[in-house]
Amino acid sequence: MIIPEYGRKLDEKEWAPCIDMLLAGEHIVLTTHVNSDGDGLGSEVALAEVLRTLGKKVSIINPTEVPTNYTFLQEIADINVFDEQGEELIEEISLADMVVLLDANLRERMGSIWNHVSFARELGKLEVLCIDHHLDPEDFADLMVCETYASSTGELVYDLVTAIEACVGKELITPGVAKGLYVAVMTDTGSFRFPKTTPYVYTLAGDLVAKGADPNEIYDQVYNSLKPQALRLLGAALTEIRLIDGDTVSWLFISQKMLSETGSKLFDTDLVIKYLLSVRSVRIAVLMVEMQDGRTKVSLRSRGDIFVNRIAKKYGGGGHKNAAGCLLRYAPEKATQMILAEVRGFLKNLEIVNKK
Ligand SMILES: [Mn+2]
Repeated sequence: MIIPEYGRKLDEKEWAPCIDMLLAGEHIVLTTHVNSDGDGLGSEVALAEVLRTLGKKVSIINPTEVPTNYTFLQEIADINVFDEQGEELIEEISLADMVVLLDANLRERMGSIWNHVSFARELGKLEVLCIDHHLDPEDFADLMVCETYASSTGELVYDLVTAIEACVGKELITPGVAKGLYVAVMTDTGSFRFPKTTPYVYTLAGDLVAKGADPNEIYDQVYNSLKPQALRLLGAALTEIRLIDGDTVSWLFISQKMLSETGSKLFDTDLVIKYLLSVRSVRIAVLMVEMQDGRTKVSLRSRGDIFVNRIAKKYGGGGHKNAAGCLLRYAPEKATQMILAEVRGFLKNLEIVNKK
């Protein structure tokens, strides 16, 4: 098994510019990508609690709502959802002196929040810090810590927080911080089994458990909080999964009709994707979901050295080697045809390259 940059870790010196920036900030807004996940949300609440301990005024403002299985994180810090009509949060952004984007490295991943951040920035005093672990970062922040060796943004935030602890001489990992970071690392490593689950990840997870994260309780909160409608969606979706090309490609299309008939929401579709890779011969899995505005959300998963982020990038998206996505402005039928042709072509090319 080859793990890229296996065992790498930023040291205190490398974290210094980031720490200086955070310590200088007084009013800090934290945010994450649209359709937030455990990594973004867990990292946010953990960093919020750390910054509050350091005497900062902190608010979390996200572009989209918190999935129900993560609402328990609100016990650690309030998570606000941005609404273009809500004066309060717009004002909050304009008054901040720093915005920290977690778990994303593209401006557009902030949704409409970016417009307001960009406006406040032009007025002069707002700085943007980005902490992330995805491939292909866009150069837009004042400081960008984008390290793809990391299993999760939570791993980076853990390292950042321990570096701040060393810097200020104060323990900062409270049970709330430990819980948030454990959620982040657990979810982004697929419960400690994805390729970037290095020995170090287990070490830091152990430290978080020692400092108050309860693995049993957290797993139960995150993975056993399904609404009945999500289970209905799973049932309907499983019967629609198709396997093609000698069972090397699996794909599924979820329509708005399927969502409304089962009463489920967009984020419930996350549940389905692992089944697309559950057949061992599958090399690339494609999940397409029809959005309310008629566009098609494409999620790609792969096994081994198949860089599906390259496919996603071609259509304006991005992500990781084995998990990536993009949004197509085409209606389902055309989107399905296009992506499946792309995926088949991609695999065929790989075979040709491997044979050479
Ligand atoms: Mn992540």
